[in-house]
Amino acid sequence: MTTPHSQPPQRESPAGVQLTATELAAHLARICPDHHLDLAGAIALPCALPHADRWTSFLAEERNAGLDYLARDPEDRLDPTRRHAWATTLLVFGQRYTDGWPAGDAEPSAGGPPGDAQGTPWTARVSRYARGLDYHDLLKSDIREAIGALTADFPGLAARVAVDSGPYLEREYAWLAGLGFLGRNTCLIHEKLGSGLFLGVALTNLRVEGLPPSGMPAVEPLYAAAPRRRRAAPVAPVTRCGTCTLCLEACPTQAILPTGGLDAGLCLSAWTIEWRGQAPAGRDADQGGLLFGCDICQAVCPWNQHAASKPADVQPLRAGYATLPAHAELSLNDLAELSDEDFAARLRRTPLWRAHPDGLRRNAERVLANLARGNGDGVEDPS
Ligand code: B12
Ligand code: SF4
Ligand code: SF4
Repeated sequence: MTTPHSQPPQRESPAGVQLTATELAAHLARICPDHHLDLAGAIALPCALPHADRWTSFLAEERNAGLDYLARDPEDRLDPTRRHAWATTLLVFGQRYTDGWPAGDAEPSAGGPPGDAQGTPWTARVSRYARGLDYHDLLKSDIREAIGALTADFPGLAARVAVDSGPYLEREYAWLAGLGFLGRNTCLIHEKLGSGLFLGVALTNLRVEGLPPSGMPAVEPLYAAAPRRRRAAPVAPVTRCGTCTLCLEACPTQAILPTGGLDAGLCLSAWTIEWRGQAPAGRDADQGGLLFGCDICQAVCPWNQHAASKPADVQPLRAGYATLPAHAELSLNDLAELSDEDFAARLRRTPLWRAHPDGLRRNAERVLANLARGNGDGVEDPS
């Protein structure tokens, strides 16, 4: 067992840094907790992706919600070595932003009662991932710091870090690296920590002996803050949804396909975060009381409810993801009238920045209109 005082042997070669999976696991176990990283695994590159067809059909059926960046260089998402021929191992990391969702979560963001414009804090209408600072900044810097610590042990290490920003199918890689299974809601779910996890990757020149062969998922990650609640299986399951269809039934816009996968063009997360224009005609009411993002298909998930009722014995959530105190100064009405200047001053380093001022004002106006019509829960107004 490696301790901070006894480093495993290092072997550096011009072609990369060689080590065994056991050695890498020991280093990650020492480094990850210091950088708020709850899960870590590795995949040897190049690597076949067992669900590549889901990616190609997603694009072919134009289920990408008009997000053009997804359709750019689609082949690169199936093989990172097309762009980075030097890369031999992909490290994959998971970081908690919430410890599950309690059963019957009453927050509008989770599909609970719509509340009212005055009494319900507007942050309860914002997806949990987006109430604090921007995870792109935080997780990327945490991974970079972890890579820095690894580089101190392996001076020849080269790495390129990405969180959302690169052409990587992060959920597929996280599953292959043993971080969890793929849910019907398409989220990567860890049996103990749930799906309230951000994912990030680092392309590296590590050469790791003992990783699973191409296209085979690891049964366990190399590092996990919490062990899974099951006995080690010989093969990692693709999914552990069984016969459950709760997310499919709860989705207010039927964005989850019965055959698996998502039509992002129907997802409230895309409407309220990514889209600059209006919701599809006649569907304003579907947004109900949700202001930014949507947690409904995660809040109903039994794996998340279990994560909330029996939280794992892990370090506290990263402080930066807690709801920002300054948010309490604003109301939903304020947001509907927020000036561009105020938007920039208050929200620049938060996920809400992604919606642009127009998008956030539009979202707030739509929620206010839904509440005024009495259909903040997304139910059609019969009048
Ligand atoms: C575009 C995008 C979106 C789009 C489209 C989402 C989608 N499902 O495709 C929109 C804007 C709708 C969106 C919404 C959300 N997103 Co988003 N999104 C992305 C992004 C940038 C690309 C996703 C992508 O490539 N989609 C294309 C599809 C085909 O790929 P995929 O969903 O990854 O699915 C792959 C596998 O999971 C598998 N698969 C898919 N479905 C199924 C189903 C079954 C049964 C099986 C067996 C396999 C399988 O096949 C696919 C190919 O490998 C990623 C970051 C990244 N670079 O990966 C973040 C990411 C997926 N998003 C994330 C988050 C947090 C969210 C939201 C929860 C935010 C919110 N609260 O509003 C929602 C969740 C909505 C949902 N149910 O997916 C996290 C997910 C973390 C996790 N634990 O899974 C990511 C990884 C960002 C991050 N770095 O942490 N997102
Ligand atoms: S995030 Fe909301 S709208 Fe999107 S698939 Fe999940 S429940 Fe449906
Ligand atoms: S709600 Fe049920 S079907 Fe959906 S992801 Fe969770 S376990 Fe799977």
